[in-house]
Amino acid sequence: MEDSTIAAISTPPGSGGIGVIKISGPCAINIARAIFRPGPRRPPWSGDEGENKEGFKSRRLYYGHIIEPGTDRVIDEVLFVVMRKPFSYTGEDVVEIQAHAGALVLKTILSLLIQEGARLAEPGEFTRRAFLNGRIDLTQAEAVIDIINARSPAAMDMAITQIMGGLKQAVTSLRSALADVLGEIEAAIDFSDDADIPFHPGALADRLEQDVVRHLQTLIRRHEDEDFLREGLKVVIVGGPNVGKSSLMNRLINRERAIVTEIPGTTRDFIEESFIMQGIPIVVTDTAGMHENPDPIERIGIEKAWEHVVSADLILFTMDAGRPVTPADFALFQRLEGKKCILVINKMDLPQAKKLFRLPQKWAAVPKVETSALYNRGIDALKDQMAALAGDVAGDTVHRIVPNLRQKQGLERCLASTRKAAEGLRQAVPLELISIDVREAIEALAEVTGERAGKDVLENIFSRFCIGK
Ligand SMILES: Nc1nc2c(ncn2[C@@H]2O[C@H](COP(=O)(O)OP(=O)(O)OP(=O)(O)O)[C@@H](O)[C@H]2O)c(=O)[nH]1
Ligand SMILES: [Mg+2]
Repeated sequence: MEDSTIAAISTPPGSGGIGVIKISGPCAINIARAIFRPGPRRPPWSGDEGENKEGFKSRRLYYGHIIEPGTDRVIDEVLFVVMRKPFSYTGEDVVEIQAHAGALVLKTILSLLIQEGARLAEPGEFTRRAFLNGRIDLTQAEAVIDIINARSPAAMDMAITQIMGGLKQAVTSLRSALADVLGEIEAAIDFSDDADIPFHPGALADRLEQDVVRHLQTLIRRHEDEDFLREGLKVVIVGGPNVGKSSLMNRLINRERAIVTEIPGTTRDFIEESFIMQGIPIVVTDTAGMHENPDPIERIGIEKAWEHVVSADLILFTMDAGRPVTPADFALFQRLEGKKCILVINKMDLPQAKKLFRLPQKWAAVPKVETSALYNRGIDALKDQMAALAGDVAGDTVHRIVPNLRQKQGLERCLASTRKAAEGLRQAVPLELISIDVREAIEALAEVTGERAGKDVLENIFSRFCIGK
């Protein structure tokens, strides 16, 4: 347990209905009580309504005023709630003050609390304490960020499943399966001379594969298929100059965001926008047209476009149906290998559409959509195709466990060690060595839940929180 008491404004800056100040730590109740005057009824510590002599009843809302100790100046009219340990977010004594949401009012209350002995909370410190006090594991702490950042119902479902311990439970049961196997291996090592104790390495290897490897693979695949729901599917529009990339971007986000002109080379820098499409959060990027003789500014734009392509989940490779495929298009297509891609054949409204345009035979396997960004045609078909390629999210995403990148990497380490152990069992590797692999597999899981996560890992996670969470 921490011995300091921390305080922060937990609601976002700006004016609103109410603003919440949160205090957590061993002196939370005393510090908050020093600036709170309940009323107009008798104070809670007077023994009213069955409260104990020590003061506030846990999780009951009290009405009253914040006053400046010493001067008795009334700062605000508030609601006040105490959550005694361990039944609070942090697992410590917590007080929440619901005040009016003016910036000055909240800051004044906060500074009174600091005067009384609290210190300002660091970003994520409440959640960090919840983690350190064993209220939640690391996967649940990470899910707190996910739920705050969730931009689609699917992302929200995913986050709440994880906050409620979905991944934690999955990892715990994998761990106990591994621990069982380790127990048997250790027993076999200890009693290796005892012929009466049967030991079947093949059966144990089967069990590792059945109970551990299979589940790990499913979880890892979930990350690959659905992690984009967290940050949004990264869609990048690329193609030659003037093919209608910016027009397409504007159609997708349904507003005239990017500049469109008939002059090739209009877009020089990239333009990024977010929107929700069929429940999927999308981050779409429009880029500079790629061609072979760019001027110095275009060249920088094209380099930036490539950076986006590298990290993209999906490419919309846009072409002009009114003219033949160019050598630059061929070069571009080649560099897109291994990327999920949709060929967008735009300007289908032109009278010369598809007269000279021929799609190379080799590209036939890539999904294609014909559009007219100018007349807003084919855009719905394009969105359907994008959704289809986004992954298996159209289905039931409720209660779905989707590990994030850090968690997936831990699961992969666990998978590698488990596989090594299973192989070792089949190939009669000395049991002492196999037990090391199984232990490593267990440790990898302990990193996922945070029991063994390094300081830098924790630092990295909690620094992504806002102050007051
Ligand atoms: N006929 C027709 N014209 C289009 C279509 N889409 C875009 N255009 C026109 O093509 C020209 C270029 O459009 P942009 O959207 O700026 O093309 P871009 O690919 O972003 O061009 P750069 O940024 O210069 O690489 C503009 O005059 C558009 O109005 C279409 O579907 N049909
Ligand atoms: Mg453009």
